[in-house]
Amino acid sequence: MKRVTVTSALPYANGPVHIGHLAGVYIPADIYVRYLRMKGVDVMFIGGSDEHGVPITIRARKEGCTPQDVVDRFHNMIKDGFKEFGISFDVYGRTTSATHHKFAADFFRKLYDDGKLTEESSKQYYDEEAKTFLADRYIVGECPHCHNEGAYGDQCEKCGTSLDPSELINPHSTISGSKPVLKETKNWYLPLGDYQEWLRKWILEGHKEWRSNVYGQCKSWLDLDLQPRAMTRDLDWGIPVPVEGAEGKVLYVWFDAPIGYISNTIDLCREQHDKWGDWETWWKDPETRIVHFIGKDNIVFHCIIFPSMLKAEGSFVLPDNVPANEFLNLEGDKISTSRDWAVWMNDYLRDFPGKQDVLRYVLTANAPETKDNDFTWKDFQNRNNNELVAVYGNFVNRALVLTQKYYEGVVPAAGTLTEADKQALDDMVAAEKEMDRLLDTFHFRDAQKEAMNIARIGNKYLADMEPWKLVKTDPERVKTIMYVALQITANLSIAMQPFLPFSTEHLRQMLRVTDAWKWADLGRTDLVTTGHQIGEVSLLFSKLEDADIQPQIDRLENKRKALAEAAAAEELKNFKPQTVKAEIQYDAFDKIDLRVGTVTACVKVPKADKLLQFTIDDGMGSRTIVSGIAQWYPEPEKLVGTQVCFVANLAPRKLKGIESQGMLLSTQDADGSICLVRPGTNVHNGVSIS
Ligand code: B3M
Ligand code: ZN
Repeated sequence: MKRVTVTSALPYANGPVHIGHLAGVYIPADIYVRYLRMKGVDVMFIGGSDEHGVPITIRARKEGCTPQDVVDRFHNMIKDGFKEFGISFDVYGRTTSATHHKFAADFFRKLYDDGKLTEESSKQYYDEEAKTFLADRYIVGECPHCHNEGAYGDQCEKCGTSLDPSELINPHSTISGSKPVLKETKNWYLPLGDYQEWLRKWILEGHKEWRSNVYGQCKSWLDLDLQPRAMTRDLDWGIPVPVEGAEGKVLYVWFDAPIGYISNTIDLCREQHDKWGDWETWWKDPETRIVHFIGKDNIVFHCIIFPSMLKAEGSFVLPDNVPANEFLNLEGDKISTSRDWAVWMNDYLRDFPGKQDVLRYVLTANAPETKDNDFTWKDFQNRNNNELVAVYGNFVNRALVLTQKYYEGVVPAAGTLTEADKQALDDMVAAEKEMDRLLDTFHFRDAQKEAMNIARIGNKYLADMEPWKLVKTDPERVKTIMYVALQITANLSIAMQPFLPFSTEHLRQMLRVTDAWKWADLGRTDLVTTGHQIGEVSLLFSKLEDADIQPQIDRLENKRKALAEAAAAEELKNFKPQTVKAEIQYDAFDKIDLRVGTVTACVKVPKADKLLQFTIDDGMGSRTIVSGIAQWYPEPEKLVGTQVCFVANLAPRKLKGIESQGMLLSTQDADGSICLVRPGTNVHNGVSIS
């Protein structure tokens, strides 16, 4: 392989980037690219904005601006944020660029001219008032499964079911509110079935090394018959379809977006031709390896559809690997842009200035490589304090501070290495070898763990050698110890670089080394040589106090409450009575003995959050009833003296060791809230209800 083309999914420029994007795509891609660069591999790292697609037009309509305004705003915000966060793209383009419009249109035209596309008519929803076809997201109606009235044409966000717009009950257009009609329209399709056999061979037989989540998703697609997929849409935002008779149609966003990787390469090669050469070498030379970093929701597009497009075109190299990640959750809940349940990159940069590496570290340590994972602020704080500060930072600081103290910052000469010295250095080299293997196979989480292990090895070495004690009795030996510790420190500045570029830079400044060490220098025990003067020492990382993260936790707690209240209000608004149960005869009802009684005592059941224990005067004596309504009566003593209704002849049963002699009658509203049923006026204890 002569070179590697690395792409990272082009985020939609209709909202900011959050930690899920960073952990899933951009940080792993950046680690990989930095690693390859340090190895001296020719690599191009491509990013950019995906500026077409319906979510952008919806946002523009909501905000009363043009789609171009929306993408201009978010493109720049995301681009600047990535830069500040240290995502080291070689190019960050946009799919509204002239280069891209032309290149994507030409690509489509070639497929069209070569007869690779089929023309098909279908019936699509049309808004007669707004005079426009409606993309799925512009149609809202009642979900046929859960009866949520706000379901979209492609998905009900309440029950999660994928829908076809034709399944919605009472569909209406979100543009005009009118009822859409089905209207015949013509579009161009890529017959994916034509590529099925080839895809099976290429992926299922040829790429068994792909991550199991990626391979598995491809297999489940390829086990079914692939259907033709429309490559054009009836929309006005996008790249016009370059074919006669296609007025009012644009290229499907998933047709043009991945081509954006290539267009961005074209722009970069044009601007810096001396450095990058011809764009074709990055996409067409069989000696080029292409790697796509994406999230799991993009797998089908990068593994099935885009490769089929490239195959149809005929002159491109296919991706060699598609390391897709699973999802990251936030404090136990799914990250959601529309619900604002996220930690946004730009907010983080504002709230934690200079702490890019901390988030990079935590997101990699927790990377959702094989399964969904959870981000919590507590874990963020703990990993910073217990790993970055206490292990890596502590070791480096000890090594450098002692060098300053004992030798005024001049690297001492080593004597003969002892077994312990050699062991520490051997352990370090073993960790580094393991890192190579892990990085080459996209196991970034474990690779970072190995880098951290080097710091642990160093920490243990200094703790075992105790140079601070030995310095009084055997200063010659201490010189060797410090020499070894400094070599481990210098190795760390190489091993950590792909993961933590900012603190590595800081460490290099403290070591006062300017020459760029390469990955191949790892394992060297003469990185800083005897007599070399190191620079001023300051802490690599600083402790995060509870107060530093509390505002973040508070914000999310408030958000969680607001979301729960909004959801409850929505439930109440949409309340529909349950269907009435099957008919019964009077004697069935008559068997149930319902009575009124007065609460004489009411307490929480210990070790059972939900349960209240009622003592009730039922006119005949006293009975105990246990009821699971504690959440709704936080001050149970206030119930004493009030009357309640209960089933008096229900067979008793034990709850948490207490015998419950009956059941209280209550209502449960659409939001889940429970309320005891009471007689409208005070009556004698023990009267029957009928
Ligand atoms: N914009 C979807 C996404 O952000 C899409 C990726 C395009 S990659 C060519 O999930
Ligand atoms: Zn539903």
